[in-house]
Amino acid sequence: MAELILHHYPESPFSEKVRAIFGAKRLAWRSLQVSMVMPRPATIALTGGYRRIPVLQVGADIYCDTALIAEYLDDLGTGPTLYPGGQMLAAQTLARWVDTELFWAAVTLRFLPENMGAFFTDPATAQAFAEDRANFAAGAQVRRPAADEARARYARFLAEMETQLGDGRPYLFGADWSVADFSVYHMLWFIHAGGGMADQLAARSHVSAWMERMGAFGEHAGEAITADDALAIAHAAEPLPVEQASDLPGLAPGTEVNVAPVDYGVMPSHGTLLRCDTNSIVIRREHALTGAVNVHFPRHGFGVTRY
Ligand SMILES: N[C@@H](CCC(=O)N[C@@H](CS)C(=O)NCC(=O)O)C(=O)O
Repeated sequence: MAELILHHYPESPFSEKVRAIFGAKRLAWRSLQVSMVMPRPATIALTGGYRRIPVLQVGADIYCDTALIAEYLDDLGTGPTLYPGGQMLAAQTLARWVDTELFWAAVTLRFLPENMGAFFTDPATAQAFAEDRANFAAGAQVRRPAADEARARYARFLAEMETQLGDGRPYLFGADWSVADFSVYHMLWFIHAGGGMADQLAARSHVSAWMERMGAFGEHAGEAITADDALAIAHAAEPLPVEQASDLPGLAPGTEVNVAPVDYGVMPSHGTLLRCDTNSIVIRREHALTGAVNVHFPRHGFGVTRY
């Protein structure tokens, strides 16, 4: 198998989710550090437009969105599955809620002046970030809660989590981790990275111990790789074969399509539809910098339209 190359940046919470899965599953990975703001020419050449971070590159196959990346990684490495049979529905549903509803509360909380810590090194970086994220937000269909609502949502969640872990279980649903542990972990990691809300964790011993256990997974570093080397790897590789099929009325395999998130960061990727089923969407792209690549998206949370 080709190397696992994560396109990410240190401050990105969704990237921390994948970094922690690498650690938990003891997977060696290559770290392609991208800028916190656009442009990201190599990553965009590979995805064809999708700009959310992180993105996982494996040879000439590109996996977008951590929900799909987690599924891809689950079959690799060591340790229990992220999708334990008896808890599949609960784990996936909690992960999706955390990655959307709790995420927007987390964004509000992380950028409260008293919780920002050293997120921005200087005013120019802060200004560039604000301008970039205003572009990113164009066309978004999400609601970011105000501070009081975000605080209450988070406090209630932490209280429920403390109760759930109160019987001494090491992970949210019992003896083994699930994908929900990694979603909750990266969200708490993000909220608490600034240090201004440390008392909320300190007051909850079970959550704190769990957080320490999960945080250890995130310390499994990847070996740095340059953007040029990642592009050369894509160029030299062939995308994995895909059985062509589509469940989209009027959009057969071979149709030129746009694929985009339905909620935010809605910049589409353009390519030729190879497959669309209830699990994922795959398009084929060609680019001078990358050669032929297949770009994979989860079906949940993404839309396909004729180009
Ligand atoms: N549902 C996506 C969410 C990804 C996401 O929102 N990523 C943030 C960074 S953590 C992002 O792309 N922000 C804008 C940017 O970095 O350009 C996933 O699971 O990958």
